[in-house]
Formats: sequence, structure tokens, C-alpha cells
Amino acid sequence: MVNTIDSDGSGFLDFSEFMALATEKNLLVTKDNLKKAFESLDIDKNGSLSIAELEQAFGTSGHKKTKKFWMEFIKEIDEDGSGEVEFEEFFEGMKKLAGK
Ligand SMILES: [Ca+2]
Ligand SMILES: [Ca+2]
Repeated sequence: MVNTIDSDGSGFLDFSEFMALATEKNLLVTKDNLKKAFESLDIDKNGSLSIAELEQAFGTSGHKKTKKFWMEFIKEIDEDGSGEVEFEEFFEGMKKLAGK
């Protein structure tokens, strides 16, 4: 595991910080912001987030979650049952997390 989200050193906001902020300040949960977050998490650029991608994204932060957590998380927001999180599902899921 050598890849990081911020492999080009762009200084993209750590995703877990983003989520914490988004949860605190509902204002941040805009489609634009989430799109950027989504694209940075979608490492293989196939348009959906797999468990491995989520694990990797959070594995680089201080908020590492277990595979089980991500399986539950995906099950929770995976409305089409594809086993991965497409942007629309991500968007809805984040809105839910932010309490909207
Ligand atoms: Ca992907
Ligand atoms: Ca899905």
C-alpha cells in the first residue's frame, strides 16, 4: 500500500476531516464539495467507491476503520445493491451523515 489520496501533493483536505467538518457544519455538504471528495477517493477512476478504496482513504488518517465498518457503511448507502458506492449514493449518504 503505497498509494495515498494526495499522491500529487496537492494538499487535498483529509477526507475524515472533511466529514467531521461536514457533520458539524452542514453548509459544507454541497454537491461540489462532495464531488471533489468522491473523485479523490475513487483511485481507479471507475466512478464508484469500493471497500478497498474507502479503507485506503481512511487508512492514511487517524480515523482508521475496519473492513467490517466499511461493509456496513456501503450496505447502508448502496441503494442499487452494486456493492460499491456511486456518486449519487455517496451524496445521499453524506447528507444523511450530516443530519439533513
Ligand atoms: Ca473506484
Ligand atoms: Ca451502488
